[in-house]
Amino acid sequence: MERTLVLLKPDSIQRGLAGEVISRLERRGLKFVAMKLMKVSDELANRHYGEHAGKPFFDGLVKFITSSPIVAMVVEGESAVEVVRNTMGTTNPIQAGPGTIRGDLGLTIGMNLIHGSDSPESAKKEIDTFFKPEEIVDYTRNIDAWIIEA
Ligand code: DAT
Ligand code: MG
Repeated sequence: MERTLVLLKPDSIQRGLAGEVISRLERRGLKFVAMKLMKVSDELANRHYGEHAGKPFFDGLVKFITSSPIVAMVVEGESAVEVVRNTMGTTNPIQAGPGTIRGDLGLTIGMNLIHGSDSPESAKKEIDTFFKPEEIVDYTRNIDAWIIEA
């Protein structure tokens, strides 16, 4: 089953929207296999957002993600990367469709509530960046028989 990294960014936590965002992912049928509240260090922020180094918004992005705690999680499910990205909505909340997390809850690109890995390859790297293998929990959910077709 595919796994992806999800971060509830500082604005989600400060606005009290963590439960709302988590609930939307849960209701979609996705399964959490790891979750923690943490502060992101400068070093971790630089590693996680390395692909954006040098872009005009990079310094602001690092400042934002390190400004206040986040919730990091590993989410599992069929096509989890794509499903999470679609549930999040596009990067800029102004363009994000209604019904998406960013489209319903966000207004500015710099505070768009949630991160989700953009490919299975980056998901693997990003999960390794944020979690030790022993922090990821394997378990079965009986309800999956009503979510995933055999
Ligand atoms: P996404 O988070 O949808 O994967 P991304 O990887 O292109 O988007 O960018 C990472 C984050 O950087 C994004 O969530 C918000 C910020 N960002 C991207 N483009 C930006 C821009 N043009 N101005 C300000 N912030 C931007
Ligand atoms: Mg991205």
